[in-house]
Amino acid sequence: MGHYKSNIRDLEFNLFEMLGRRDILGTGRYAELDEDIVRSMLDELNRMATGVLADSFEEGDRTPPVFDAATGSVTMPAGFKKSYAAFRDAGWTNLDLPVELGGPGVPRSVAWALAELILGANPAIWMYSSGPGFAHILHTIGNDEQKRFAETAIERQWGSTMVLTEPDAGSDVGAGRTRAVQQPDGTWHIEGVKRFITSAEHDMAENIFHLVLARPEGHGPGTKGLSMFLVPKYHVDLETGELGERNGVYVTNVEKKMGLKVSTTCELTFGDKHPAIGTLVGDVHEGIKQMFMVIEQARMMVGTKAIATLSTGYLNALEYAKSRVQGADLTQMADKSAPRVTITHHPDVRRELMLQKAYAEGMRALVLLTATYQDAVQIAEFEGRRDEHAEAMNDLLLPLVKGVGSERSYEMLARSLQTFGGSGYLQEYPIEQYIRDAKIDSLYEGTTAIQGLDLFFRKVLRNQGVALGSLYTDVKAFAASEAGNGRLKEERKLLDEAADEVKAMADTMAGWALGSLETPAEVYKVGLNTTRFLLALGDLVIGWLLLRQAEIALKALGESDTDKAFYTGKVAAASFFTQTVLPRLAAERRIMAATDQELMELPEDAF
Ligand code: ST9
Ligand code: FAD
Repeated sequence: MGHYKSNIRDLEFNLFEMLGRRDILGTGRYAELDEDIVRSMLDELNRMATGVLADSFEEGDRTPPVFDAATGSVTMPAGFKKSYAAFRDAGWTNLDLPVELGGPGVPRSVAWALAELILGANPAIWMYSSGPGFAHILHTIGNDEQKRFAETAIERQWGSTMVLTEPDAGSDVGAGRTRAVQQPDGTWHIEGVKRFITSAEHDMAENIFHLVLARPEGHGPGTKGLSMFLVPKYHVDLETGELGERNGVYVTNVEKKMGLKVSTTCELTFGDKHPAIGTLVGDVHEGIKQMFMVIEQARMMVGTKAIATLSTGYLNALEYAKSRVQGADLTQMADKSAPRVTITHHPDVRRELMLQKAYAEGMRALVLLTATYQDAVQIAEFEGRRDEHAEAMNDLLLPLVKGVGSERSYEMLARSLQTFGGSGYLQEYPIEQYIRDAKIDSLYEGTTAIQGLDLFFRKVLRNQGVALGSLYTDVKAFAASEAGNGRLKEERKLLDEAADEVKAMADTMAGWALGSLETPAEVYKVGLNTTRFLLALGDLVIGWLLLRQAEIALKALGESDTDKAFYTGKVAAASFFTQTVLPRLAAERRIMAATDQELMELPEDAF
């Protein structure tokens, strides 16, 4: 048995029993698809994920890629190459492409459900597969030549990267110093050193194209002075698709790191040996706006990766707990000869397992709910209109997927390890690797602090609370409904109270933000609480989604005995979460309300 334990039943439950995805299939943009096709895609990819994709997960950690500094090349471990080739050759790298670019044209919700399987089994495979997805974006925003380049990149399955970070420009992308110098022929020479670039070198594709942020000479400071350039590893003859000369962009180091070791993290040097030639994407200087089209995909990917890892971590812990015999039942603790029981009999283990389950399933629902708004955006585009509500809801939920998904998954994975006792600390089980591999999720694609700032200042304040208000209205309406027919009454009350706590938090922060117009230091109080607010809103949404699932489960339980254990677990997870997690939001609100300037006024040497 491989390490990866998927949860296809729950993915299908979300798509078809909760989020109504049946209704959008077989019509309009998704006319060629139906529920059976989607279910068989999930089945097929699940077989691959639990088989050949998971097979090289451990090898990638124990024998990571080898960097040759003399040639700037990387040799990937053989088993990983095999997994990657199997994935690519079965056509899955084109999973999210529209039909016109050779993809299956599935809704985003289906794409993200499928992506969970890869991200749980062997996440770096998905990262090395970013070429077609990034080419799709290039095809949308590029000029005619870049569109042709994008089509070739998909056809030839080239690799790709997103290139923002520099030694002095991490969270603060606008501090980037990499220069772009325009040439008489209209191309650009890129000069500078980028660091931490994922997948910038490997030996699994004949070419790699870099989407690079650089500052054209004379352009202003900050992110708005950056432009996006397409810089391929090898130049390309766009008539024939054949590779030309080597471009002057080289990997000059590959980092050694805590986890996710099979994913190369590279220093990328432009224009040192010979010119690194790029073209301006779309012939417009809108680099940061264009890059955020990529970042939005990558943030969704990172959150899904984290949650996928938690899900398999929990299921591994559950399996272990069901077989590990240790100690007597608590009611017989005084009887030293009482029969020994499996650890699932111990109240503390049950509590820990249920918390892991509730977060794993609640956050899976969060990912897929977010993806349904992406479906709505796609459908609107297909119909030649815009769905601004869906766009705003997607914007609001993305920092939750990324920020809450990564923080809670890491926290819960530590509990999965705890369930294993000392065995969890061993490499014999996958949890210690899961934890090391998942730590990156709260760091890259914008740290948790950045997600908190993004959520409050951009997605709440700048949006004038419209999307948050809509979410709040939905949660309150559910709480006030008859959902669960009496069975969920207490839980709905707890949800209702939690919604008011979170709203009060948002109002308090908005008040400080307004106050900062007169007294600038008031904004510190906001900054002291943005992560708190992010996590609190996350818990509220998770609680709400778990209760929506419980309502559906109760109906199913009333109708038949089919899948009784699954549905019973849904109701239990919702009850547990609302009773043991949501009441904490009242304390969070009180802590927030008491915020003062003491911490900000503390001299640095007192820390
Ligand atoms: C990284 C990569 O870490 C890690 C993994 C890579 C793996 C690659 C593989 C991925 C595979 C994905 C597959 C995809 C295929 C799909 C599959 C489907 C199944 N939203 O607030 P301002 C824009 S990469 C949208 O003033 P500052 C906007 O244009 C490194 N746009 O910011 C705005 O202008 P305006 C990641 C946004 O103070 C402009 O920026 N690094 C958003 O200048 C300026 O905004 C990071 O993520 C947004 N949320 O700069 C950096 N926010 O306001 C983190 C901003 O006029 N740091 N814009 O609209 C930040 O995000 C900073 O807050 C900052 C601040 C840089 C934005
Ligand atoms: P810093 O920005 O220095 O942050 C340090 C600490 O300060 C963090 O806790 C942060 O939250 C906090 N902080 C910083 N600014 C603020 C603020 N304004 N308010 C509150 N707190 C703040 N980049 C790419 O461009 N492409 C890639 O493919 C890529 N892949 C990566 C892969 C790996 C394995 C790693 C480790 C990084 C990768 N990155 C990539 C870079 C990654 O996106 C950055 O590391 C990340 O954005 C954080 O930047 P930093 O490391 O410079 O940390």
